Amino acid sequence: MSIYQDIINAIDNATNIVITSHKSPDGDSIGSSLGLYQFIQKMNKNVSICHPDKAPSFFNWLDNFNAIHLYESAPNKVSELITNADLLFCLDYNHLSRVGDEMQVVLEQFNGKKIVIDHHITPSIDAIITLSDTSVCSTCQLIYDIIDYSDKKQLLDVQIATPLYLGIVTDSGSFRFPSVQPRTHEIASEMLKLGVEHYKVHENTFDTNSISKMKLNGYAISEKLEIVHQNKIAIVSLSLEELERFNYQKGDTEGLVNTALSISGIQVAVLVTEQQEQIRLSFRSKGEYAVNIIANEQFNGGGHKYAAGGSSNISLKDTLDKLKSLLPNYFL
Ligand SMILES: [Mn+2]
Repeated sequence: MSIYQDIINAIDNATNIVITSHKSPDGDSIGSSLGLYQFIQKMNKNVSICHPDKAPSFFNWLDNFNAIHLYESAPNKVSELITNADLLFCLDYNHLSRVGDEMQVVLEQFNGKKIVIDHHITPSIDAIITLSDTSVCSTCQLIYDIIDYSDKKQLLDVQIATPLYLGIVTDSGSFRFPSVQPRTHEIASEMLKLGVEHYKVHENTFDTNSISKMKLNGYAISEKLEIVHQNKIAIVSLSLEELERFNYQKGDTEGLVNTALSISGIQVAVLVTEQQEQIRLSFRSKGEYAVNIIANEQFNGGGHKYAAGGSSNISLKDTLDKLKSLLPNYFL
């Protein structure tokens, strides 16, 4: 029997199912959670989604977006749902720490069965089934495979396919990254046949910028962009004061690192933002360099070869100095 059918059977045999994903939700974590949730509902099983924190509002057009329980606003409810579950899905993350310190404690105390579905390197979560494939563009593609290669394929419909399509689009840079496979386009084709309105997914997700976000992004590129290391690396940094000056809302710097990466000749782009409690770093690469190694070894983070994130507990200036001094070690 296939791993896909094993996952379906585990769902069939469970009573209370909880779907979790990582902190700071992106299109893939939200899409895989909602796609799997709607599929499990169509299997007539009891299922809920518990996320550490809220997704950016540009995802709020998705069906059941408001059905997601958030640990940051309802910790007791999330703890209760997880405690009462007998099957827990870990979607789009490889270490329990990715849900944040507080929710991690709840997951560590969970005694039931876990299933991991992910595309990040070296999954460390103790699970009955781990479907981890770093060669696929998104967790959403793996969720589609599970349904497609199982005996429940007939349940696939536009409601399940739409959030999965979203996750494929966002994690593949709109079918642009090297991780896109022929299979990715086959799945997209099947999704359009099911009735997914790809233009609406794109418009709802990407054409929703606020004026203050556009001004913040314009300022960041105009005033805060540094080109370093033989003109191969672009660094954009924003202090808390600068973010507040532009009325920063969660998600407003989304895409900024890709804008910096889009400059001709730039191989790696790094966005460094000062937050209330720490400095966040977001790395992107066009392909020659792997960015997850520096994120993992120097900035308490990780990710993929082409996209990684990390954090730092020293000041913004010290973080930038550290980053620049390390560039020759990681990007020859
Ligand atoms: Mn992902």
